Amino acid sequence: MKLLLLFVLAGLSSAQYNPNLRSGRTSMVHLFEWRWVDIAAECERYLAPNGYGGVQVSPPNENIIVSNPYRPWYERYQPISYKLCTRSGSEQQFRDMVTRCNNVGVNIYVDAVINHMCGSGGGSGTQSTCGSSYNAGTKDFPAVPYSNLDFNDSKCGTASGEIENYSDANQVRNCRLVGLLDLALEKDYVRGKIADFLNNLISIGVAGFRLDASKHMWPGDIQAILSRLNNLNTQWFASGARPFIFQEVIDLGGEAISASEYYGNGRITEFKYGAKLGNVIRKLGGERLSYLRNWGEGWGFMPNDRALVFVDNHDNQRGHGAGGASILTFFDSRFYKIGVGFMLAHPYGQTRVMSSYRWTRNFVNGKDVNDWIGPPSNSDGSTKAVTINADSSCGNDWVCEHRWRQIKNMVIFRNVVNGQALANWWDNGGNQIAFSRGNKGYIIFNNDNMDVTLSTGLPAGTYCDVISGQKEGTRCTGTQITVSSTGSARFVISSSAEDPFIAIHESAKL
Ligand code: QV4
Ligand code: CA
Repeated sequence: MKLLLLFVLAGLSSAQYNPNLRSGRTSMVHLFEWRWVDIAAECERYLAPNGYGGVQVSPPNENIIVSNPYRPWYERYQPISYKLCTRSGSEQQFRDMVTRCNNVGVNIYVDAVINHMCGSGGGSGTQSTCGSSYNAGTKDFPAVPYSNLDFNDSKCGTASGEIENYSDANQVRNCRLVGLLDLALEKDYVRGKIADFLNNLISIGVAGFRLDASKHMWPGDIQAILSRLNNLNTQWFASGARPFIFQEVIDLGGEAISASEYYGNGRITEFKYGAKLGNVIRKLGGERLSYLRNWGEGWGFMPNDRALVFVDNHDNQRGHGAGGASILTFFDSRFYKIGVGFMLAHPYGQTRVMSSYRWTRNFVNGKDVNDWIGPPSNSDGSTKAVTINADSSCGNDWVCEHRWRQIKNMVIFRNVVNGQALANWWDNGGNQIAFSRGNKGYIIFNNDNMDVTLSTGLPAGTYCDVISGQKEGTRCTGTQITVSSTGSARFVISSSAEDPFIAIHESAKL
Protein backbone atom coordinates (compact mmCIF):
# COMPACT_ATOMS: atom_id res chain seq x y z
CA MET A 1 0.00 0.00 0.00
CA LYS A 2 2.75 2.41 0.99
CA LEU A 3 4.66 1.46 -2.15
CA LEU A 4 1.59 1.99 -4.29
CA LEU A 5 1.08 5.44 -2.83
CA LEU A 6 4.71 6.24 -3.55
CA PHE A 7 4.27 5.27 -7.21
CA VAL A 8 1.10 7.30 -7.52
CA LEU A 9 2.80 10.35 -6.02
CA ALA A 10 5.85 9.90 -8.24
CA GLY A 11 3.58 9.62 -11.27
CA LEU A 12 1.70 12.78 -10.36
CA SER A 13 4.76 14.79 -9.52
CA SER A 14 6.63 13.98 -12.72
CA ALA A 15 3.65 14.53 -14.99
CA GLN A 16 3.87 18.17 -16.01
CA TYR A 17 7.65 17.90 -16.52
CA ASN A 18 7.21 15.23 -19.17
CA PRO A 19 6.89 16.48 -22.76
CA ASN A 20 4.85 13.39 -23.70
CA LEU A 21 7.12 12.78 -26.69
CA ARG A 22 6.37 9.69 -28.73
CA SER A 23 8.44 6.92 -30.38
CA GLY A 24 11.74 7.66 -28.65
CA ARG A 25 11.85 11.25 -29.85
CA THR A 26 13.61 13.85 -27.78
CA SER A 27 13.35 17.37 -29.25
CA MET A 28 10.86 20.01 -30.22
CA VAL A 29 11.26 22.80 -32.74
CA HIS A 30 9.83 26.32 -32.44
CA LEU A 31 8.29 27.08 -35.85
CA PHE A 32 8.11 30.78 -35.09
CA GLU A 33 5.28 32.59 -36.92
CA TRP A 34 4.58 29.66 -39.27
CA ARG A 35 1.08 29.22 -40.68
CA TRP A 36 -0.89 26.20 -39.47
CA VAL A 37 -1.18 24.76 -42.99
CA ASP A 38 2.61 24.84 -43.35
CA ILE A 39 3.16 23.22 -39.94
CA ALA A 40 0.70 20.42 -40.78
CA ALA A 41 2.58 19.72 -44.00
CA GLU A 42 5.96 19.96 -42.24
CA CYS A 43 4.93 17.41 -39.62
CA GLU A 44 4.08 14.92 -42.32
CA ARG A 45 6.81 15.56 -44.88
CA TYR A 46 9.77 16.40 -42.63
CA LEU A 47 9.43 16.42 -38.84
CA ALA A 48 8.07 12.92 -38.34
CA PRO A 49 10.42 11.24 -40.83
CA ASN A 50 13.41 13.03 -39.28
CA GLY A 51 12.73 12.27 -35.64
CA TYR A 52 11.41 15.59 -34.37
CA GLY A 53 9.03 15.03 -31.48
CA GLY A 54 7.11 18.28 -31.23
CA VAL A 55 6.48 21.82 -32.39
CA GLN A 56 6.11 24.99 -30.33
CA VAL A 57 3.67 27.14 -32.26
CA SER A 58 3.14 30.91 -32.04
CA PRO A 59 0.17 32.08 -29.93
CA PRO A 60 -3.00 30.75 -31.62
CA ASN A 61 -5.51 33.11 -29.99
CA GLU A 62 -6.84 36.40 -31.32
CA ASN A 63 -4.48 39.35 -31.00
CA ILE A 64 -4.50 43.07 -31.67
CA ILE A 65 -3.46 44.21 -35.15
CA VAL A 66 -0.59 46.67 -34.80
CA SER A 67 -0.23 48.94 -37.82
CA ASN A 68 2.55 51.22 -36.63
CA PRO A 69 5.02 49.64 -37.16
CA TYR A 70 3.20 47.51 -39.70
CA ARG A 71 2.29 44.03 -38.42
CA PRO A 72 5.26 43.38 -36.08
CA TRP A 73 5.74 39.80 -34.89
CA TYR A 74 5.13 40.98 -31.33
CA GLU A 75 1.48 41.86 -31.91
CA ARG A 76 0.78 38.19 -31.17
CA TYR A 77 1.80 38.80 -27.56
CA GLN A 78 -1.15 41.21 -27.17
CA PRO A 79 -4.31 39.08 -26.81
CA ILE A 80 -7.81 40.36 -27.55
CA SER A 81 -9.69 37.10 -26.93
CA TYR A 82 -9.24 33.34 -26.75
CA LYS A 83 -10.78 32.71 -30.17
CA LEU A 84 -8.42 30.72 -32.33
CA CYS A 85 -7.78 32.97 -35.31
CA THR A 86 -4.50 34.69 -36.11
CA ARG A 87 -2.18 35.37 -39.02
CA SER A 88 -1.17 31.71 -38.74
CA GLY A 89 -4.68 30.61 -39.66
CA SER A 90 -8.23 29.86 -38.62
CA GLU A 91 -9.54 27.57 -35.92
CA GLN A 92 -10.32 24.96 -38.56
CA GLN A 93 -6.74 25.09 -39.82
CA PHE A 94 -5.43 24.90 -36.27
CA ARG A 95 -7.53 21.79 -35.58
CA ASP A 96 -6.41 20.20 -38.83
CA MET A 97 -2.76 20.86 -37.96
CA VAL A 98 -3.03 19.37 -34.48
CA THR A 99 -4.78 16.27 -35.83
CA ARG A 100 -2.33 15.71 -38.67
CA CYS A 101 0.77 16.30 -36.53
CA ASN A 102 -0.57 14.02 -33.79
CA ASN A 103 -1.35 11.35 -36.36
CA VAL A 104 2.33 11.18 -37.32
CA GLY A 105 3.50 11.30 -33.71
CA VAL A 106 4.51 14.98 -33.55
CA ASN A 107 3.22 16.95 -30.55
CA ILE A 108 1.96 20.53 -30.63
CA TYR A 109 2.88 22.86 -27.74
CA VAL A 110 1.03 26.15 -27.56
CA ASP A 111 2.61 29.46 -26.56
CA ALA A 112 0.02 30.63 -24.02
CA VAL A 113 -0.16 34.38 -23.31
CA ILE A 114 -2.18 34.52 -20.10
CA ASN A 115 -0.49 37.22 -18.01
CA HIS A 116 -2.03 40.12 -19.89
CA MET A 117 -4.15 41.38 -22.76
CA CYS A 118 -3.09 44.10 -25.25
CA GLY A 119 -1.11 47.25 -24.47
CA SER A 120 -2.81 50.09 -22.60
CA GLY A 121 -2.24 52.30 -25.63
CA GLY A 122 -4.05 49.87 -27.93
CA GLY A 123 -7.08 52.14 -28.43
CA SER A 124 -10.47 50.69 -29.23
CA GLY A 125 -12.29 49.19 -32.18
CA THR A 126 -12.14 45.90 -34.03
CA GLN A 127 -8.56 45.98 -35.27
CA SER A 128 -8.00 42.41 -34.14
CA THR A 129 -7.32 39.17 -35.95
CA CYS A 130 -10.87 37.76 -35.63
CA GLY A 131 -12.49 41.18 -35.69
CA SER A 132 -13.63 41.11 -32.05
CA SER A 133 -14.21 44.48 -30.48
CA TYR A 134 -12.16 45.77 -27.56
CA ASN A 135 -11.40 48.93 -25.67
CA ALA A 136 -7.95 49.08 -24.12
CA GLY A 137 -8.69 52.42 -22.47
CA THR A 138 -11.65 51.08 -20.47
CA LYS A 139 -10.14 47.56 -20.26
CA ASP A 140 -13.08 45.93 -22.02
CA PHE A 141 -12.63 42.68 -23.91
CA PRO A 142 -16.21 41.54 -24.60
CA ALA A 143 -15.17 38.47 -26.60
CA VAL A 144 -13.78 36.81 -23.44
CA PRO A 145 -15.40 38.74 -21.63
CA TYR A 146 -13.04 40.67 -19.34
CA SER A 147 -13.87 44.07 -17.87
CA ASN A 148 -11.89 46.58 -15.83
CA LEU A 149 -12.63 44.43 -12.75
CA ASP A 150 -10.35 41.72 -14.11
CA PHE A 151 -7.11 43.68 -14.15
CA ASN A 152 -4.42 44.38 -11.60
CA ASP A 153 -3.88 48.11 -11.72
CA SER A 154 -5.13 48.78 -8.19
CA LYS A 155 -2.53 46.37 -6.79
CA CYS A 156 0.45 47.72 -8.71
CA GLY A 157 1.59 50.68 -6.68
CA THR A 158 4.02 52.38 -9.07
CA ALA A 159 3.30 55.89 -10.29
CA SER A 160 3.37 54.89 -13.94
CA GLY A 161 1.45 51.63 -13.47
CA GLU A 162 4.43 49.95 -15.15
CA ILE A 163 7.06 47.61 -13.77
CA GLU A 164 9.75 50.09 -12.79
CA ASN A 165 12.01 47.96 -10.63
CA TYR A 166 12.79 44.28 -11.16
CA SER A 167 14.11 44.04 -7.59
CA ASP A 168 10.53 44.35 -6.36
CA ALA A 169 8.63 41.08 -6.90
CA ASN A 170 5.29 42.81 -6.32
CA GLN A 171 5.86 45.21 -9.16
CA VAL A 172 7.09 42.51 -11.49
CA ARG A 173 3.88 40.53 -10.96
CA ASN A 174 1.20 43.12 -10.34
CA CYS A 175 2.25 45.96 -12.64
CA ARG A 176 2.19 46.25 -16.41
CA LEU A 177 4.99 44.71 -18.42
CA VAL A 178 5.71 47.27 -21.20
CA GLY A 179 2.21 48.69 -20.86
CA LEU A 180 0.42 45.34 -21.29
CA LEU A 181 -2.89 45.25 -19.37
CA ASP A 182 -2.12 42.93 -16.47
CA LEU A 183 -4.72 40.30 -15.60
CA ALA A 184 -5.83 39.72 -11.98
CA LEU A 185 -4.94 36.03 -11.90
CA GLU A 186 -5.99 35.59 -8.29
CA LYS A 187 -9.63 36.02 -9.36
CA ASP A 188 -11.56 32.80 -9.71
CA TYR A 189 -13.35 34.22 -12.74
CA VAL A 190 -10.11 35.05 -14.57
CA ARG A 191 -8.59 31.68 -13.72
CA GLY A 192 -11.72 30.03 -15.09
CA LYS A 193 -11.54 31.88 -18.42
CA ILE A 194 -7.88 30.95 -18.83
CA ALA A 195 -8.49 27.33 -17.85
CA ASP A 196 -11.34 27.12 -20.38
CA PHE A 197 -9.02 28.46 -23.08
CA LEU A 198 -6.29 25.94 -22.27
CA ASN A 199 -8.76 23.05 -21.86
CA ASN A 200 -10.21 23.81 -25.27
CA LEU A 201 -6.70 23.44 -26.72
CA ILE A 202 -6.19 20.21 -24.77
CA SER A 203 -9.40 18.78 -26.16
CA ILE A 204 -8.23 19.67 -29.68
CA GLY A 205 -5.12 17.59 -28.93
CA VAL A 206 -2.25 19.85 -27.90
CA ALA A 207 0.38 18.24 -25.65
CA GLY A 208 1.38 21.18 -23.48
CA PHE A 209 2.06 24.86 -23.04
CA ARG A 210 4.79 27.45 -22.95
CA LEU A 211 3.56 29.91 -20.33
CA ASP A 212 4.59 33.31 -21.60
CA ALA A 213 5.81 35.91 -19.09
CA SER A 214 5.63 33.49 -16.15
CA LYS A 215 7.94 35.70 -14.11
CA HIS A 216 5.10 38.21 -14.16
CA MET A 217 2.63 35.76 -12.63
CA TRP A 218 2.59 34.54 -9.02
CA PRO A 219 3.63 30.85 -8.93
CA GLY A 220 0.53 30.11 -6.84
CA ASP A 221 -1.77 31.67 -9.45
CA ILE A 222 -0.17 29.53 -12.15
CA GLN A 223 -0.58 26.47 -9.98
CA ALA A 224 -4.26 27.23 -9.40
CA ILE A 225 -4.83 27.47 -13.16
CA LEU A 226 -2.87 24.28 -13.88
CA SER A 227 -4.88 22.36 -11.30
CA ARG A 228 -7.98 23.05 -13.43
CA LEU A 229 -6.51 21.57 -16.58
CA ASN A 230 -7.78 18.33 -18.02
CA ASN A 231 -5.66 15.34 -18.93
CA LEU A 232 -4.48 15.09 -22.53
CA ASN A 233 -6.74 13.82 -25.29
CA THR A 234 -6.72 10.01 -25.17
CA GLN A 235 -7.12 9.78 -28.93
CA TRP A 236 -3.32 10.26 -28.99
CA PHE A 237 -2.01 10.22 -25.42
CA ALA A 238 -1.98 7.70 -22.59
CA SER A 239 -4.89 8.00 -20.24
CA GLY A 240 -3.95 10.22 -17.32
CA ALA A 241 -1.21 12.05 -19.28
CA ARG A 242 -0.81 15.64 -18.09
CA PRO A 243 -0.08 18.69 -20.23
CA PHE A 244 3.65 19.46 -20.45
CA ILE A 245 4.36 22.84 -18.87
CA PHE A 246 7.33 25.09 -19.49
CA GLN A 247 7.35 28.51 -17.96
CA GLU A 248 9.13 31.49 -19.46
CA VAL A 249 11.16 32.90 -16.59
CA ILE A 250 14.33 34.75 -17.49
CA ASP A 251 16.61 34.22 -14.51
CA LEU A 252 20.19 35.22 -15.15
CA GLY A 253 20.61 35.92 -11.44
CA GLY A 254 20.50 39.20 -9.56
CA GLU A 255 16.72 39.82 -9.53
CA ALA A 256 14.03 39.51 -6.89
CA ILE A 257 12.44 36.55 -8.65
CA SER A 258 14.24 33.29 -9.26
CA ALA A 259 13.39 30.34 -11.45
CA SER A 260 13.33 27.99 -8.46
CA GLU A 261 10.02 29.51 -7.29
CA TYR A 262 8.42 27.87 -10.33
CA TYR A 263 9.87 24.33 -10.04
CA GLY A 264 6.61 23.00 -8.61
CA ASN A 265 4.59 24.02 -11.66
CA GLY A 266 6.65 22.56 -14.47
CA ARG A 267 9.86 23.12 -16.35
CA ILE A 268 11.40 26.55 -16.84
CA THR A 269 13.28 28.11 -19.72
CA GLU A 270 16.99 28.09 -18.74
CA PHE A 271 18.25 31.35 -20.23
CA LYS A 272 21.74 30.95 -18.78
CA TYR A 273 22.25 28.05 -21.19
CA GLY A 274 22.34 29.97 -24.48
CA ALA A 275 24.04 33.01 -22.97
CA LYS A 276 26.93 30.98 -21.53
CA LEU A 277 27.24 28.63 -24.49
CA GLY A 278 27.52 31.67 -26.76
CA ASN A 279 30.38 33.02 -24.62
CA VAL A 280 32.23 29.71 -24.84
CA ILE A 281 31.84 29.25 -28.58
CA ARG A 282 32.68 32.88 -29.34
CA LYS A 283 35.61 32.58 -26.87
CA LEU A 284 34.44 35.69 -25.01
CA GLY A 285 35.93 36.50 -21.61
CA GLY A 286 38.55 33.75 -21.91
CA GLU A 287 35.96 30.97 -22.12
CA ARG A 288 36.98 27.68 -23.79
CA LEU A 289 35.22 24.54 -24.96
CA SER A 290 37.16 22.51 -22.39
CA TYR A 291 35.29 24.36 -19.62
CA LEU A 292 32.13 22.55 -20.78
CA ARG A 293 33.34 19.42 -18.95
CA ASN A 294 30.83 20.03 -16.12
CA TRP A 295 28.14 21.69 -18.27
CA GLY A 296 24.68 21.69 -16.69
CA GLU A 297 24.09 21.99 -12.94
CA GLY A 298 27.85 22.40 -12.56
CA TRP A 299 27.50 25.77 -14.26
CA GLY A 300 24.84 26.91 -11.83
CA PHE A 301 21.94 25.94 -14.06
CA MET A 302 18.64 24.67 -12.70
CA PRO A 303 18.20 20.91 -12.13
CA ASN A 304 18.27 18.85 -15.33
CA ASP A 305 14.67 17.68 -14.89
CA ARG A 306 13.39 21.26 -14.64
CA ALA A 307 15.25 22.79 -17.58
CA LEU A 308 13.96 23.62 -21.04
CA VAL A 309 17.08 24.50 -23.05
CA PHE A 310 17.76 26.29 -26.33
CA VAL A 311 20.58 28.17 -28.02
CA ASP A 312 18.43 31.18 -28.96
CA ASN A 313 14.72 32.05 -28.91
CA HIS A 314 12.43 34.43 -30.79
CA ASP A 315 13.22 37.24 -28.33
CA ASN A 316 16.95 37.08 -27.75
CA GLN A 317 17.81 36.40 -31.40
CA ARG A 318 16.67 40.00 -32.07
CA GLY A 319 17.77 41.74 -28.86
CA HIS A 320 14.49 41.37 -26.90
CA GLY A 321 14.26 39.51 -23.51
CA ALA A 322 17.80 38.65 -22.39
CA GLY A 323 19.32 39.29 -25.78
CA GLY A 324 23.00 40.14 -25.84
CA ALA A 325 26.22 39.92 -27.79
CA SER A 326 26.87 36.35 -26.78
CA ILE A 327 23.64 34.84 -28.18
CA LEU A 328 24.27 32.63 -31.23
CA THR A 329 21.80 32.79 -34.11
CA PHE A 330 21.50 31.68 -37.74
CA PHE A 331 23.21 34.96 -38.68
CA ASP A 332 26.44 33.34 -37.38
CA SER A 333 25.76 30.01 -39.01
CA ARG A 334 29.15 28.39 -38.32
CA PHE A 335 29.09 29.09 -34.60
CA TYR A 336 25.40 28.37 -34.51
CA LYS A 337 25.83 24.84 -35.82
CA ILE A 338 28.51 24.16 -33.19
CA GLY A 339 26.16 25.46 -30.48
CA VAL A 340 23.09 23.52 -31.54
CA GLY A 341 25.23 20.45 -32.23
CA PHE A 342 26.63 20.61 -28.71
CA MET A 343 23.21 21.14 -27.15
CA LEU A 344 21.73 18.14 -28.94
CA ALA A 345 24.70 15.91 -28.08
CA HIS A 346 24.77 16.85 -24.39
CA PRO A 347 22.34 15.09 -22.02
CA TYR A 348 21.34 18.19 -19.98
CA GLY A 349 17.79 19.53 -20.31
CA GLN A 350 14.77 19.20 -22.55
CA THR A 351 15.91 20.59 -25.91
CA ARG A 352 14.18 23.05 -28.23
CA VAL A 353 15.49 23.91 -31.69
CA MET A 354 14.75 27.39 -33.07
CA SER A 355 13.42 27.89 -36.61
CA SER A 356 13.39 31.51 -37.78
CA TYR A 357 12.65 33.84 -40.64
CA ARG A 358 15.23 36.19 -42.12
CA TRP A 359 15.00 39.97 -41.71
CA THR A 360 17.40 42.77 -42.54
CA ARG A 361 19.11 43.96 -39.40
CA ASN A 362 19.89 47.64 -39.04
CA PHE A 363 22.04 48.48 -36.04
CA VAL A 364 21.78 52.03 -34.77
CA ASN A 365 23.92 52.65 -31.68
CA GLY A 366 24.15 48.91 -31.11
CA LYS A 367 20.39 48.31 -31.28
CA ASP A 368 18.68 46.63 -34.23
CA VAL A 369 15.95 49.10 -35.16
CA ASN A 370 14.40 46.39 -37.34
CA ASP A 371 13.83 44.08 -34.35
CA TRP A 372 10.06 44.41 -34.81
CA ILE A 373 9.83 43.10 -38.39
CA GLY A 374 7.16 40.44 -38.73
CA PRO A 375 7.21 37.20 -40.69
CA PRO A 376 7.66 37.12 -44.47
CA SER A 377 4.37 38.58 -45.66
CA ASN A 378 2.40 39.79 -48.63
CA SER A 379 1.39 43.43 -49.08
CA ASP A 380 -2.00 42.75 -47.45
CA GLY A 381 -0.18 41.62 -44.30
CA SER A 382 -0.89 37.91 -44.72
CA THR A 383 1.96 35.55 -43.89
CA LYS A 384 3.78 33.95 -46.79
CA ALA A 385 3.82 30.19 -47.30
CA VAL A 386 6.90 28.17 -46.41
CA THR A 387 8.09 26.93 -49.78
CA ILE A 388 10.57 24.06 -50.09
CA ASN A 389 13.50 24.23 -52.52
CA ALA A 390 14.90 21.28 -54.48
CA ASP A 391 17.81 20.96 -52.00
CA SER A 392 15.26 20.73 -49.13
CA SER A 393 16.04 24.21 -47.78
CA CYS A 394 13.19 26.72 -47.44
CA GLY A 395 12.21 29.66 -49.64
CA ASN A 396 10.39 32.96 -49.00
CA ASP A 397 12.95 33.99 -46.36
CA TRP A 398 12.12 31.17 -43.97
CA VAL A 399 15.49 30.07 -42.53
CA CYS A 400 14.44 26.58 -41.45
CA GLU A 401 17.47 25.94 -39.22
CA HIS A 402 15.75 22.69 -38.29
CA ARG A 403 16.31 21.48 -41.85
CA TRP A 404 20.03 22.22 -41.86
CA ARG A 405 21.68 18.80 -42.28
CA GLN A 406 23.96 19.31 -39.27
CA ILE A 407 21.03 20.19 -37.00
CA LYS A 408 18.55 17.64 -38.35
CA ASN A 409 21.12 14.87 -37.98
CA MET A 410 21.93 15.89 -34.43
CA VAL A 411 18.24 15.66 -33.54
CA ILE A 412 18.45 12.06 -34.77
CA PHE A 413 21.72 11.59 -32.83
CA ARG A 414 19.94 12.69 -29.64
CA ASN A 415 17.18 10.15 -30.27
CA VAL A 416 19.73 7.36 -30.87
CA VAL A 417 21.69 8.11 -27.68
CA ASN A 418 18.65 8.90 -25.53
CA GLY A 419 19.12 7.72 -21.95
CA GLN A 420 22.86 7.07 -22.36
CA ALA A 421 25.22 8.77 -19.93
CA LEU A 422 27.92 11.16 -21.02
CA ALA A 423 31.21 9.19 -21.10
CA ASN A 424 34.70 9.18 -22.60
CA TRP A 425 35.10 12.92 -22.09
CA TRP A 426 38.27 14.29 -23.63
CA ASP A 427 39.60 17.80 -24.00
CA ASN A 428 42.92 19.41 -24.77
CA GLY A 429 42.54 22.11 -22.13
CA GLY A 430 41.63 24.55 -24.88
CA ASN A 431 38.99 24.55 -27.56
CA GLN A 432 38.88 20.88 -28.46
CA ILE A 433 36.48 18.50 -26.78
CA ALA A 434 34.95 15.11 -27.39
CA PHE A 435 32.61 12.78 -25.57
CA SER A 436 30.44 9.76 -26.08
CA ARG A 437 26.91 8.98 -25.00
CA GLY A 438 27.36 5.48 -23.61
CA ASN A 439 28.43 3.23 -26.47
CA LYS A 440 25.87 4.61 -28.92
CA GLY A 441 27.26 7.90 -30.17
CA TYR A 442 30.43 9.98 -30.18
CA ILE A 443 31.00 13.64 -30.99
CA ILE A 444 34.11 15.76 -31.26
CA PHE A 445 34.32 19.55 -31.58
CA ASN A 446 37.22 21.71 -32.65
CA ASN A 447 37.36 25.46 -32.27
CA ASP A 448 41.12 25.34 -33.25
CA ASN A 449 43.27 23.06 -35.47
CA MET A 450 42.97 19.40 -34.60
CA ASP A 451 44.56 16.01 -35.39
CA VAL A 452 43.97 13.54 -32.57
CA THR A 453 43.43 9.86 -31.95
CA LEU A 454 40.96 9.22 -29.16
CA SER A 455 39.15 6.50 -27.34
CA THR A 456 35.50 6.65 -28.40
CA GLY A 457 33.87 3.85 -26.43
CA LEU A 458 32.13 2.70 -29.62
CA PRO A 459 32.27 -0.78 -31.18
CA ALA A 460 34.82 -1.25 -33.99
CA GLY A 461 33.75 -0.39 -37.50
CA THR A 462 33.48 2.33 -40.08
CA TYR A 463 31.05 5.11 -39.27
CA CYS A 464 29.66 7.90 -41.37
CA ASP A 465 30.07 11.42 -39.96
CA VAL A 466 26.56 12.89 -39.85
CA ILE A 467 27.81 16.47 -39.89
CA SER A 468 29.82 16.58 -43.16
CA GLY A 469 27.29 14.23 -44.78
CA GLN A 470 25.14 11.30 -43.83
CA LYS A 471 24.57 7.62 -44.41
CA GLU A 472 22.39 7.10 -47.47
CA GLY A 473 21.61 3.43 -48.01
CA THR A 474 24.99 1.74 -47.70
CA ARG A 475 27.05 4.77 -48.71
CA CYS A 476 28.37 7.71 -46.77
CA THR A 477 28.16 11.18 -48.33
CA GLY A 478 30.55 12.67 -45.75
CA THR A 479 33.77 11.85 -43.91
CA GLN A 480 34.23 8.23 -42.82
CA ILE A 481 35.63 7.50 -39.37
CA THR A 482 37.22 4.17 -38.56
CA VAL A 483 36.92 2.97 -34.99
CA SER A 484 39.57 0.32 -34.22
CA SER A 485 39.07 -2.90 -32.28
CA THR A 486 40.22 -1.03 -29.16
CA GLY A 487 37.61 1.67 -29.76
CA SER A 488 40.01 4.40 -30.83
CA ALA A 489 39.67 6.62 -33.89
CA ARG A 490 41.61 9.44 -35.56
CA PHE A 491 39.94 12.82 -36.09
CA VAL A 492 41.37 15.58 -38.27
CA ILE A 493 39.54 18.91 -38.31
CA SER A 494 40.97 22.10 -39.78
CA SER A 495 40.53 25.44 -38.03
CA SER A 496 38.91 26.81 -41.15
CA ALA A 497 36.38 23.99 -41.55
CA GLU A 498 32.87 25.30 -42.03
CA ASP A 499 31.61 22.62 -39.66
CA PRO A 500 34.37 21.99 -37.13
CA PHE A 501 32.79 18.97 -35.55
CA ILE A 502 32.23 15.29 -36.31
CA ALA A 503 29.48 13.06 -34.94
CA ILE A 504 29.03 9.32 -35.35
CA HIS A 505 26.47 6.95 -33.90
CA GLU A 506 25.14 3.42 -33.97
CA SER A 507 22.66 4.06 -36.78
CA ALA A 508 25.29 5.70 -39.00
CA LYS A 509 27.61 2.66 -39.00
CA LEU A 510 28.49 1.44 -42.47
C1 QV4 B 1 4.96 50.68 -25.34
C2 QV4 B 1 5.89 51.38 -24.35
C3 QV4 B 1 5.33 51.26 -22.94
C4 QV4 B 1 3.93 51.82 -22.91
C5 QV4 B 1 3.05 51.08 -23.92
C6 QV4 B 1 1.65 51.67 -23.97
O1 QV4 B 1 7.21 50.78 -24.41
O2 QV4 B 1 6.16 51.96 -22.01
O3 QV4 B 1 3.36 51.69 -21.63
O4 QV4 B 1 3.64 51.14 -25.24
O5 QV4 B 1 0.77 50.79 -24.63
C7 QV4 B 1 5.42 45.88 -27.55
C8 QV4 B 1 6.35 47.05 -27.80
C9 QV4 B 1 6.41 47.97 -26.58
C10 QV4 B 1 4.99 48.44 -26.25
C11 QV4 B 1 4.17 47.21 -25.97
C12 QV4 B 1 2.71 47.56 -25.64
O6 QV4 B 1 7.65 46.57 -28.12
O7 QV4 B 1 7.24 49.08 -26.84
O8 QV4 B 1 5.02 49.27 -25.09
O9 QV4 B 1 4.17 46.35 -27.15
O10 QV4 B 1 2.11 48.18 -26.71
C13 QV4 B 1 6.93 40.88 -26.97
C14 QV4 B 1 7.98 41.92 -27.32
C15 QV4 B 1 7.66 43.27 -26.71
C16 QV4 B 1 6.25 43.68 -27.09
C17 QV4 B 1 5.32 42.62 -26.51
C18 QV4 B 1 3.85 42.92 -26.78
O11 QV4 B 1 9.25 41.47 -26.88
O12 QV4 B 1 8.58 44.23 -27.24
O13 QV4 B 1 5.94 44.97 -26.57
O14 QV4 B 1 5.62 41.37 -27.17
O15 QV4 B 1 3.60 43.06 -28.12
C19 QV4 B 1 10.97 40.48 -20.16
C20 QV4 B 1 9.88 39.54 -19.65
C21 QV4 B 1 9.63 38.37 -20.59
C22 QV4 B 1 9.44 38.85 -22.03
C23 QV4 B 1 10.65 39.69 -22.42
C24 QV4 B 1 10.55 40.24 -23.81
O16 QV4 B 1 10.20 39.07 -18.37
O17 QV4 B 1 8.49 37.70 -20.15
O18 QV4 B 1 10.80 40.79 -21.53
N1 QV4 B 1 9.22 37.73 -22.95
C25 QV4 B 1 7.87 37.31 -23.33
C26 QV4 B 1 7.76 36.97 -24.81
C27 QV4 B 1 7.90 38.23 -25.61
C28 QV4 B 1 6.71 39.13 -25.33
C29 QV4 B 1 6.25 39.07 -23.94
C30 QV4 B 1 6.81 38.26 -23.00
C31 QV4 B 1 5.01 39.79 -23.61
O19 QV4 B 1 8.71 36.00 -25.16
O20 QV4 B 1 8.00 37.96 -26.99
O21 QV4 B 1 7.08 40.50 -25.62
O22 QV4 B 1 3.96 38.90 -23.97
O23 QV4 B 1 12.24 39.89 -20.00
CA1 CA C 1 1.16 40.05 -13.95
